[in-house]
Amino acid sequence: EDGSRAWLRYAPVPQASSHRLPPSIIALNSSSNSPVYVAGQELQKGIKGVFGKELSISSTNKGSPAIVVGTIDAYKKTYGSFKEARELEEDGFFLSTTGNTVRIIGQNERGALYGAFEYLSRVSQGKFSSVSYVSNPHAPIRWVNEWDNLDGTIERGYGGASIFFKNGYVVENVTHAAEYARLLASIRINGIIINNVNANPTLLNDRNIAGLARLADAMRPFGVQLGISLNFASPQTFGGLSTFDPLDANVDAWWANITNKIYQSVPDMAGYLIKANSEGQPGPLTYNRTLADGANMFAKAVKPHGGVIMFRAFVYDNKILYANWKNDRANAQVDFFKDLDGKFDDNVVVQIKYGPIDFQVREPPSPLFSTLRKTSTAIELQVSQEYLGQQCHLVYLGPLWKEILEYDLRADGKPSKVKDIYSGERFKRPLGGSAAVVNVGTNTTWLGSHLAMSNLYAYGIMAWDPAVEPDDVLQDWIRLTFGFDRKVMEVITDISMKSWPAYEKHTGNLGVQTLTDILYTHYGPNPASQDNNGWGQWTRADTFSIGMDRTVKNGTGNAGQYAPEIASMFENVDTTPDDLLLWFHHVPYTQKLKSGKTVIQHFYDAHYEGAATVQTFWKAWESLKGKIDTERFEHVLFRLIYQSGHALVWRDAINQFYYNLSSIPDEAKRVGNHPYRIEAEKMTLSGYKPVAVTPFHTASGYTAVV
Ligand code: BDP
Repeated sequence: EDGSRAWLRYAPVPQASSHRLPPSIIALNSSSNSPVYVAGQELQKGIKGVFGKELSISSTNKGSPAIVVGTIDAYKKTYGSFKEARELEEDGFFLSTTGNTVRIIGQNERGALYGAFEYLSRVSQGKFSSVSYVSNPHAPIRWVNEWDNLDGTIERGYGGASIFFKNGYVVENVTHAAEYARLLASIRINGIIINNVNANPTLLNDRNIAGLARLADAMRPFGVQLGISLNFASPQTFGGLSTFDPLDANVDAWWANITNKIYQSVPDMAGYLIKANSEGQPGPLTYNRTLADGANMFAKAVKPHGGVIMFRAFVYDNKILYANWKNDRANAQVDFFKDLDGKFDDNVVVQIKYGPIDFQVREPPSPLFSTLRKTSTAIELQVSQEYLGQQCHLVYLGPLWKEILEYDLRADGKPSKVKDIYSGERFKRPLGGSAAVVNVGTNTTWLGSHLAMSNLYAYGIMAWDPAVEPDDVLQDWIRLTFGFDRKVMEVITDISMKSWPAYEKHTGNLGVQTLTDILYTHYGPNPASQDNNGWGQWTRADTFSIGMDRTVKNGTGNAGQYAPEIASMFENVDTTPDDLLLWFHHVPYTQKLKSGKTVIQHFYDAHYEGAATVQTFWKAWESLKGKIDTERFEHVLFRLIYQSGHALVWRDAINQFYYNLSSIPDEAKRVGNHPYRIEAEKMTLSGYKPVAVTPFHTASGYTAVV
């Protein structure tokens, strides 16, 4: 088990033999690149694995019981009426296992394929009871973003090299892409942006456009539409024009022309993803044009082809040193976008990271969600654990996402859950949905770690239906990935559900953020790096106090970007939840929390608690020896042992840092006091040598051995 089959293992199910199965499969489309045809093949393969039976496939009704899969139209043509037809929305499906025929009927081809995967997921989990239901998506856009570079590297990717690009070009062999599309279809993802948001314009050369066609052809049978990220300056840097001003007629014509060319190769291209005027990327502001002018230029180019523009709200200037203490990176999105509401073309969707800053372990939802009323939006999540342990740590993100999706932003004093805003429901927008940065690579585990795949699975399932509970989704994934053993289920559920709170505790709590090195790696502890640079989210920690004052009254005003009920809650230190205290307020280390503890003592304790929890993970996992195949068992064990060590590094680095700064001793006398420890550099070293580490607080005695 090398992980490549992920949750689509179709392992034999013990009770399957007593279940009556129709003797054949009818897939109501015989063209081999259609999702319905693929659904037939998938059913055959899955049933063979789960039941050990080889079912024949045909595309016509022979009158005998069967597993029938097809679109509403095809079904009606063959079988006459289908009374649930009107309940199905785009991409939705109907699944019925009552009687001696299984019916899997999609609103479209893609929906039929989703229904087939749903059926297979049920039987793979031993769920054989008769069911009959319709399932529709929460939102039309359910995409993934891959930050792959043309040279084959992946920005913030932790699962090996790119499956899409190598040496400047699209890869020749697209098998991997097709396998990935299959995985995505099984969790109902319908679009993929295949290249880095920090985009390289040479993606638009002829050889690469031909490559895009190859990739799109490979993924189309799975209902996954391809899209690309663009570099705003391409007309100049790649096209040879003297400008990339979005209001220049030549620039417009250049984009229309290249867009037409791409659509000739990829007629169903999903659209473009644009990162503009952020972190050094070019954009319309260079020419004093608005972000809407920029977005609409692309919107017009793709409009005749039915394409969508995902325009990122992640716009901020990392060159601003925020020397003025009122400057706040968290304000940037609303500042940039609030006056543009209603100015975007209908096929533009503003893609908003879940928090105002950047994929941190804890952020309030972005206030932009309740600010834009006449603009379609999508939420951007991150499966790739950029700030969250980079797949070397187990951090199950379902619970984090759930909190954000269910958050009620109270726009106009009315229920306004984030999930209902981006779905288009709350503000009556035609488009919307979600995108997750996934960054799979060529590693057989896809993401670099077997356990990290629960995040990809949960993302897809929650994008389809945010009402699901993260622990239920997790348990489906465990059954599909590791089988039915009760102990396996218990342990993986337990460590996964504890993992996000534990990571928060030992990396940065009370809303102070993941205190990683912010300057590039975003991995180990480096609290000092969070301040005095344009990327940082700022802790404003000094010898007496800590936290970012984001109040309207005394601070950066960020609390005031929320709707009044939420704004007044965050404005007031007493009504701000403890887990966001330091996000919104600057308080003395001695400030009492609702628990009665001081901020600094809470810091110390939480870091110990979080690290102690993580230390239990590998031991719990070890108890599964013999219940999981050796290959996956050892791979996960190695990572969990590493994680338990790294959690200690985190604990001590952060605690020591704030102890040095505040000079307030830990009541429990643990911080800075490790008499039991043997420092590596004090041992007799053979083949190792001591080195000074930066930042110094990441190793006791400032020294590590390498
Ligand atoms: C930051 C990443 C950077 C991305 C950027 C983005 O560190 O690599 O390019 O987000 O989302 O978090 O554009």
